[in-house]
Amino acid sequence: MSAGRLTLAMQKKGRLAEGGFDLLKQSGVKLAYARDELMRRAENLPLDVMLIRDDDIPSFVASGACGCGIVGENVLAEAASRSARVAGLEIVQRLGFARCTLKLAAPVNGPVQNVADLEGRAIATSYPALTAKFLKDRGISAEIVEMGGSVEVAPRMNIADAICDLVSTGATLEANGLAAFETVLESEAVLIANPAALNGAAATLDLLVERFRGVIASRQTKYILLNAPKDRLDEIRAVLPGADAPTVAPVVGRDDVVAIHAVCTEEVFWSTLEKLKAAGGRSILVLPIEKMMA
Ligand code: PRT
Ligand code: ZN
Repeated sequence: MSAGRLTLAMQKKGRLAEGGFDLLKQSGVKLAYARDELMRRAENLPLDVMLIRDDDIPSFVASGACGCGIVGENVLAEAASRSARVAGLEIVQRLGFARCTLKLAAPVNGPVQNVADLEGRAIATSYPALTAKFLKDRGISAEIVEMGGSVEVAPRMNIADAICDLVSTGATLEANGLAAFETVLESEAVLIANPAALNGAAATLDLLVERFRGVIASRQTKYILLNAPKDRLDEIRAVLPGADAPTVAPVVGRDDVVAIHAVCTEEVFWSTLEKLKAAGGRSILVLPIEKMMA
């Protein structure tokens, strides 16, 4: 990597790549076009993005080939339990996308219904180190069958009695007649960094982290506008999610009604709008916030 420029390791293609490219774009990073290139250069920041398989990201950052990287906590934790150098890496920022859960699951109505039932059984997984650690902590002795993918077919093929795999919607488990009975790890995409490998690019990393934080904050923050009866203001304020100090302004020609503007720092659901309406709120608008800086 060149001095003064930050190298960010990112997945080339897949769930993490999608969220990662979105985050960079929303953070104002313009990547020069390069088809099928390993490295993409940012046009407006001293930043290069190295596109590799997600499984290689922890070791690229730990070795210092890249100063930072975007990776799933599941991949990071599995690599950390095999390598002390990876275990020493720092999570600089949680990124809030590619959320999933590493779960133990087994055939519905089969002999394995809980963790204790795993004693003496075989478990198929792409996460052997995390699975082994979980079993050890629970004092269970079981065989681990390592698989590169399609773990969900293992019980049907009599390769294993249970699986330990990532779940997001649960559709894959259901389609394969499996039910989850225990969570091993909650995961989301994280930004990791190797402070010793920044090579004069610490300021660029700080700037990137600051922008990522702004994007994440603005994603879950909404601007709400509504009109409400003056005498039900307290009721309305109690419903507005995470709005500390709403602006209350008069409405021309209406002494009994006020206009409320509020920045909501928690998710605004349809049910929130329904509660606002039930409390007398009218003309309710929810607007996205494009950029934020505290
Ligand atoms: O080529 P490369 O090695 O880079 O890609 P990959 O195939 O390893 O990665 P990819 O893109 O599938 O996943 C990258 C990361 O996304 C994972 O390491 C997780 O951090 C995260 N992620 C989030 C997921 C899921 N959700 C997910 N649902 N990774 C995989 N799955 C799979 C899971 O293994 C199972 O097969 O999706 C299936 C379950 O999904 P549901 O929705 O049916 O429950
Ligand atoms: Zn992978």
